[in-house]
Amino acid sequence: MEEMFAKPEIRKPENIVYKKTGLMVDRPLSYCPGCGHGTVHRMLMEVIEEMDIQGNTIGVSPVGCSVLAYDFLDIDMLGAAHGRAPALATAIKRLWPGRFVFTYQGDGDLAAIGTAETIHACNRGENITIIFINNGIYGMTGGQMAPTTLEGMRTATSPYGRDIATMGYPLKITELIAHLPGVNYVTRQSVHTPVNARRTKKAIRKAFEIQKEKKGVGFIEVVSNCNSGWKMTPVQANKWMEENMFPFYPLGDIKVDGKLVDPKVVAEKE
Ligand SMILES: Cc1ncc(C[n+]2csc(CCOP(=O)(O)OP(=O)(O)O)c2C)c(N)n1
Ligand code: SF4
Ligand SMILES: [Mg+2]
Repeated sequence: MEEMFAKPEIRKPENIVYKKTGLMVDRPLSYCPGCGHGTVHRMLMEVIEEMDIQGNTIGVSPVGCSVLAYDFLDIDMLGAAHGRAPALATAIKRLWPGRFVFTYQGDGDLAAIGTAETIHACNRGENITIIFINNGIYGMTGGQMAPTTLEGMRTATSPYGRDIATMGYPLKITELIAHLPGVNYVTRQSVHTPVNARRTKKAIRKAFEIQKEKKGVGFIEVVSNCNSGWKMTPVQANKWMEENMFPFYPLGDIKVDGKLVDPKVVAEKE
């Protein structure tokens, strides 16, 4: 196999079918092997490169494992205090309405400490894109329970599994946000297979197009893994995600062009 790739004719530029976007800084990622964060970064930067908007885009990184996103993405970035990314993005967009502005946030950041900022930015219908990485856990700080943690799921702070009676229900913040009139587009995707990664990329592109047309918030949830926090190998984590996360957080569009895809389906999902 190694010999085959070493053949000079394979390495000819005309034989290259896929290569890393130049907008990903050539630096090792800080993420655990198999983590979805790196793949989402890449899909995002491919969209920005294809739209040729790298000089006209400002990202807001969160507090969480992706706090260092500004080290990996070769565009203008600002770091927000924990959960405050949608408020900071609001300010940036209002100061520079011609720029593409996005937030990149984990579930602890967006659906716990930043719930108010998220809901109010969405309710105001800010022309921003929100990329929400839901791995059902606080990855960065050692795997504590998040609002998105599934019922029965074991975490550092729910070692016997999330108990609804004492810890409440897992929060489907994406479905909640979809009901706000300021929100134009809501979808839930994943990046654990090439086809899913491509769908996520398409969704990010759509959200940026919506922003260009000043139609309100574009919101993309990416259901992702946290193999370290879940105490699994990357392969086990992806399988566990398919079997446990996807039934509760089903993939697909939830709101398109300001309309719930099928209100009945959304209500059932909730
Ligand atoms: C005000 C404040 N509260 C709490 C923390 C600790 N903290 C840092 S990251 C984090 C959770 C991040 O989890 P999530 O947003 O789900 O991102 P992930 O690491 O899973 O991608 C917490 C609670 C902090 N840094 N600042
Ligand atoms: S702790 Fe979890 S979310 Fe953070 S980099 Fe590792 S796998 Fe990814
Ligand atoms: Mg998380």
